[in-house]
Amino acid sequence: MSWVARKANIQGDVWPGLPKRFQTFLFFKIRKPDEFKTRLRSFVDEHITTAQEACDMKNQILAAKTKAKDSGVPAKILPLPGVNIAFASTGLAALGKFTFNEAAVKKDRNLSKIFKKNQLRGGLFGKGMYDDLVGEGWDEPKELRSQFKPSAGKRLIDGVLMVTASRAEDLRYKVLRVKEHFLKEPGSDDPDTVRYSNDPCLEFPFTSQGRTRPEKGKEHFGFEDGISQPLIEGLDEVAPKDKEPKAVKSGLIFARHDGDPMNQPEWAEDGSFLVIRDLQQLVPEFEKWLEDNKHNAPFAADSDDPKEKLAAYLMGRWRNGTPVDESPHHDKDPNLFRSNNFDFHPVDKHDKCPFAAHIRKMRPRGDLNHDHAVIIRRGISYGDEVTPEEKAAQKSSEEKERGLMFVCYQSDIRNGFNFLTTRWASNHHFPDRKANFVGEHGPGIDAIVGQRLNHHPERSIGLPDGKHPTEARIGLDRWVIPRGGEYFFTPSIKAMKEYLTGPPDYPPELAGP
Ligand code: N7H
Repeated sequence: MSWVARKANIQGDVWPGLPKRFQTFLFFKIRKPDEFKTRLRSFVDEHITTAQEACDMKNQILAAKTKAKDSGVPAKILPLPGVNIAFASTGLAALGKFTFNEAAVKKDRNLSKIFKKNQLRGGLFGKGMYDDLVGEGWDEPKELRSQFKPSAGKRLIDGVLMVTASRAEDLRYKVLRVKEHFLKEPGSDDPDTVRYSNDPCLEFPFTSQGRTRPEKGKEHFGFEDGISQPLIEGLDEVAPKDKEPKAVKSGLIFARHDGDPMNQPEWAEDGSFLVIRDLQQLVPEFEKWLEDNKHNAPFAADSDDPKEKLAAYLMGRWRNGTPVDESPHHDKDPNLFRSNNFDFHPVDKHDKCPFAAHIRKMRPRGDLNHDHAVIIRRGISYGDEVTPEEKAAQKSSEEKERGLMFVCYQSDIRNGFNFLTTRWASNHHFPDRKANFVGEHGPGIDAIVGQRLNHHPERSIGLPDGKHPTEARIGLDRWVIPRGGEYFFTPSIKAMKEYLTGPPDYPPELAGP
């Protein structure tokens, strides 16, 4: 398929990303599969934003910004609403397009063939996030929001509709239209007099709201986010700068593209696995820890701004985005604020950027021979700003939760999100083979994403101190609390029109868990 055709087939949040200042996540449960399919068919053409449409939106934003710069009149914010949809394994099963009963299905020759041809591969997708991460001991069930926990053994989320916009009022309008599409009574088509059905084809057990912070571009800890994304061969036309990571094969993000070893069914082509994870951030506690520890890290303590340097060490970027690898001593060069032109060389040392800094753990660049675990991130902040009372108490209030709705795409959850979280972020000894330079305890845990199993060492990170091997090490608290989430598959436009809305592959008793 040509790239032009693919852009019309791929959903726009996967690539190039939907422009979003505001986002509603409408988590849904399918009640009447046949009717849902009928409505989904028309929904795809009427509402889903493709990659091509998202590119057009981005071009409009760029044009408005250029015009504003030339004219000196501030650019108007364009509404640009967008909509994407993705399905959990339970949602595909509700449509008869996924089975949890492999053994029973395989007893029937015909169904067994269908299974081989059509079942999405990837055990973690089938399990769902709860079984994967609670089952493996990473997530603490007590900390998860009830909506993300199975109730009486049943998972509550079949899928998610993600609605985005640049202005709150446009988002509200679009969310209403999306809900109406699935909830209205048949024939009740006029938006002014629409009637909601008492027996709709789906329900929305809960919704989550994301919105960018008033300090645009910055997430709640105050770091500039959304700087580095993998460049995708065939889609991203910009050439990487000399030290920037090379473009990756599109098969790391899209099913059945070059570089995807999963051998997914034909219908999955141009789709991508989506992970949504609610990560609560304890902002006043993070600030307090930085304040309390700013003199415990040798090079930070000696710097002009110890607290900011310590924060930069944990992230691998200063709060304004400047990479520590390019500018270890200060964050004052505007040319470096959004730079991505670094590779951590020489990689046998961490004189500049700690081996275990968040961005070094999550994209090790020169520390690896090749990129093999790569994700596209599309998260958005949620929750209120820190209040003066919380600041004074240096403690988050129970009522004022805030965090990141972490969203990422990959062609294989085990090799993407799961690998990054469990094998890299949470592993004190990754990046590998650094013990000679950081001592026997290894680089340390990712201060932002690292999770600790009971038998793991206490949370700590090794830091530069000018010695060889470095000896400086600092104990870390936990400021990011995983509150749950789910694994989804974002199908292509064609898959929704031609396969998912078609007749079921399995009878309900053989599909369902
Ligand atoms: Fe991270 N943050 O805003 O503080 N992340 N992240 N992340 N993250 C990055 O380069 C953050 C999380 C990655 O290419 C930056 O765009 C926060 C998870 C990857 O150099 C900042 C949370 C996972 C990169 C943050 C969080 C990742 C990255 C630098 C949770 C994967 C790109 C800005 C609350 C499982 C690395 C930028 C590269 C960068 C923040 C979570 C992965 C500032 C607050 C769960 C791959």
